[in-house]
Amino acid sequence: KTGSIDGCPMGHSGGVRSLLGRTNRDWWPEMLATEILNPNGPSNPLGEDFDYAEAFNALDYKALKADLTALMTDSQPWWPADYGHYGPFFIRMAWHAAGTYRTADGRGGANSGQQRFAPLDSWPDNGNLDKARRLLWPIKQKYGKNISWADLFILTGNVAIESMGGPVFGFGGGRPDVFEPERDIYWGSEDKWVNEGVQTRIDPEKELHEIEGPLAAIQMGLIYVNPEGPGGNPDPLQSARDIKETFHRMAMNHEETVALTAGGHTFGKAHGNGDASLLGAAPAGGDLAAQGFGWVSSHESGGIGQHAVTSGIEGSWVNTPTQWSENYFRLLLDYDYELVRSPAGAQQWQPVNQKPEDMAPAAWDPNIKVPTMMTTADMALKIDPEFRAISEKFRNDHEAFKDAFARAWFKLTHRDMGPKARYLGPEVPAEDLIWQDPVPAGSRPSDVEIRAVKEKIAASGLTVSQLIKTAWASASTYRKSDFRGGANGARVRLAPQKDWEVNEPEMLAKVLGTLDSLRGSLSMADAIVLGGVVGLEKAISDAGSSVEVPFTGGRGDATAEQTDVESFEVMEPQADAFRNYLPKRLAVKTEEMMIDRASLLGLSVPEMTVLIGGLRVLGANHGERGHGHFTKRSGQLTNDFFVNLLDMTNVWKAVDGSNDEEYVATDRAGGHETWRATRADLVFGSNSELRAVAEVYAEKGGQEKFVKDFVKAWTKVMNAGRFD
Ligand code: HEB
Repeated sequence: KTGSIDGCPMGHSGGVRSLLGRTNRDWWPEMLATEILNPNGPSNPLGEDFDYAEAFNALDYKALKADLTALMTDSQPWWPADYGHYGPFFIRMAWHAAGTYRTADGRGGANSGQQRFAPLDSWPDNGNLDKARRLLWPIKQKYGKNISWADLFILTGNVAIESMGGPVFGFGGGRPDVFEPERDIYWGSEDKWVNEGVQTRIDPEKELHEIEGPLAAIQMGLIYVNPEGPGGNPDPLQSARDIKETFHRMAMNHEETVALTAGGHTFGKAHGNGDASLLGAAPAGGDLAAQGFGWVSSHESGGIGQHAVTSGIEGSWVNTPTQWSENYFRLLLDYDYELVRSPAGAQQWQPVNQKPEDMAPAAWDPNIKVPTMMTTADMALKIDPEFRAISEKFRNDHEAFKDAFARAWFKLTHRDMGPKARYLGPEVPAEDLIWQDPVPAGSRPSDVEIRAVKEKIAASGLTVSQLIKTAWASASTYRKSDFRGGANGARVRLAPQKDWEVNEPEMLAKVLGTLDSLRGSLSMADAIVLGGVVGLEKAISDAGSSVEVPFTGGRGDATAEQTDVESFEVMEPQADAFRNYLPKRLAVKTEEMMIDRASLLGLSVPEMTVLIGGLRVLGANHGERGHGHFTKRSGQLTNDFFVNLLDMTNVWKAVDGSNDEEYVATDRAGGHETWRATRADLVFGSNSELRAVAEVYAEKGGQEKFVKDFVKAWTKVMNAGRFD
C-alpha cells in the first residue's frame, strides 16, 4: 500500500520511527518559543467567534481579483518581476502551497496557509517564495480578514494563470488561516535538507522502489522530486519513476501529472544565474533585520532580478514565458537535448541547435535572446514511454491539454478542502467531481420518525457491541486534515470500506442489513448513527445512569458511482486503538498511532481517553479480542476500564513473543491471571499525562462525569464531517 507507515521507514531492519520525526525545534533550536503561550493549541488572534465563511462572503471578490491582476505587472524594485510579470512566480507559490498534500493522512496542502510558517517557509524547494508572499502583503492588508492567506495564495495562482491567457476551471474559497505551524504533521526524519547532501527516502536495496510513507517527496525540503534527478543524478527515467510515485501520493494520475507539470512550465523561468553558495540562511534562521526574508544574497545587485538564484537551474522552458501557449510540448518533443550546467552549476538540458525564433527573451531584457532549457524532471515527460505517449497526445490535441491542465490545477488546489459544501464564492464550478467524495443532501427526519426507528432497533436483537462497532466504523474514518470520511454518505456500506478487516465485514453486513430493513425513511447514514445512539442509551441505563444521547439527522447516502474506490483505499486504518485493532506491527509505536488517529478525528487528550475507556467496556474491540476489556459488566457504560487499570492489585508483564504488544496482569497476592491488555490500553496507566486523565475518570464519583464526557466525545465523532 502506498504511503503507509508499514515496515521501517528508512529501509533498515527493526527501526522504530517517532510520530513527528524531525520537528521545527530540531532544525532551529533557537527558534522563539511562542508556543509556550499557547499551551492549549494554536492561537488565533481573530478570536473564537470569528466566522471565516461569513467574512469571505462579505468580500468584494471582483475588486480583489482586479487588484491581483494589476499586481501581476506592478514590478517592485526590491524583487523585480521577470519579463515584467509576476504571474509565473505566483503560480509556483500556489503550487507549492497545495503540493505538500498527501493522500495517506490527508495532511499538508493549501487549506490553512502553512507556507507562512516553518518548516515550509524555509524548505529549499520554497526558495524565494518569501518574496512572492511579501508582494501580496499590501493586498492582504487591504482586504484583511475577508480573505485568508490560504485562500489568497490559491486565488492569486488562478489570477496569474488567467492573466496570461491560461485556462482555469474555478475557485472555491473557505480556507481559514492558522497562526502557527501545524503541530501534528510528520515531514520526515532526515537531518539534512535536500541541498546538503544526498539522503533520499528511497531504499536502494529494495528491488521495489519505495519512498517513505506517508510522505510525498523523495527528500527533506522538496515538494516532490529533485528537478536535477534523483539524488542529483540527471537520469530522466529514474526521475519519471519518482514523479509517478510522488504525484500518485498526491492523488494525481499520470495524465494529470503531465498536464500539471507541462502547464506550469509553460510559464516563467528557473533561477540560477550566480553562485548558490552566496545565499544566506532560510527565513526561519534568518537575521532579525531581514524581517522574515531568507536566502539573502551577497551576489551582484543583491541577487535580485538578473542575478537571482533559487533552484540553481537557469532559464525558461519556452520562448513565450508569460503567455499560455502550445510551446512546452513543441519544444520538448521537437528538439534533441544535451546536458549542460547552469552558471550556478546545476545540471540541466539545453536544446541542440535551437532556432533563434525558439529562443527566449532574457527575463531582464527582451532584446537579449537566450536558449530555453528543460530540467531532468521535464525530460522525464519526453523519455519515459508512458509519459511520452501522454505528452504526444497533448501536443496533438491542445484542447484536451487545456482541459486536463485546468481540471488538474483545480484538483491540486482544492483537493484538501473536503466536501464541496465547504467551497465559498462566485466561482465554484457547478460540476460535481469524484474526488470531492460527493454526498447527496439528506433530509431531516422528524422526531416521530426517529422515535419509531429507535424502538425498532432496540427490539431488533442487535447487541450494544454490534451497534457501537458499526457506528464507530462509519464515523471514525473522518480526518480533519482534508475533511474526508465520516458517517455522512454511509460509505461504510460500500467498497472498499465494507470489506476492510478492521470493520469485521461479516458482522458489519449483518448489522447493516438489519438497520436497512428498519430504517423507514431515514438515510442509511442516519440509521447507522442512530443505531449507535440506541446502543449507547441501553448501555447507559443498564449501568444505572440516565443521560440522553443527542442525535441530529439529515445525513445523505452516497452511491458506489459517487465513490472512487481507489482513493478511499488509503484511508483504511492500519491500526485502530479505539477498537484495539493491530493486524501487524508498524514502524510507529501503537500508542503513537493512537495519538495520530485521535488527532485526525480532532480529539483532545481527555476526549480520546474517555472514548477508549468507554469503548472497551462496551465491547467495541475488533473481533472477540478481550484485551482491555476490564469489566465484569460488559455492555454497560461504566468507568471500570479506568478503575481496574489503576488498581494496584494487578502486576503487568509483557506476553512472551508478542513484541511488547500484548500484556497480561496477575493478581499480586493470588498470582492468578486477571486481565489482558495491549499497549493502547496500558499506555493510559504508564504515560503520566494520560494517567492523570484516567485518574479523573476512576475517582469516586467519576462515573457520572465519565458518562457525560463519553457521550459528548462520541457525539462529536458522529457529527464530524458534516458541513450541512
Ligand atoms: Fe515547476 C519553476 C521544478 C512541477 C509550475 N519548477 C520551477 C523551477 C524548478 C521546478 C526547478 C525553478 C525554480 C526557480 O525559480 O529556480 N516543477 C519542478 C519539478 C516539478 C515541477 C521537478 C515536478 C515534476 N511546476 C510543477 C507544477 C507546476 C509548476 C506541477 C504547476 C502546475 N514551476 C512552475 C512555475 C515555475 C516553476 C510556474 C516558474 C516560477 C517563476 O518563474 O518564478
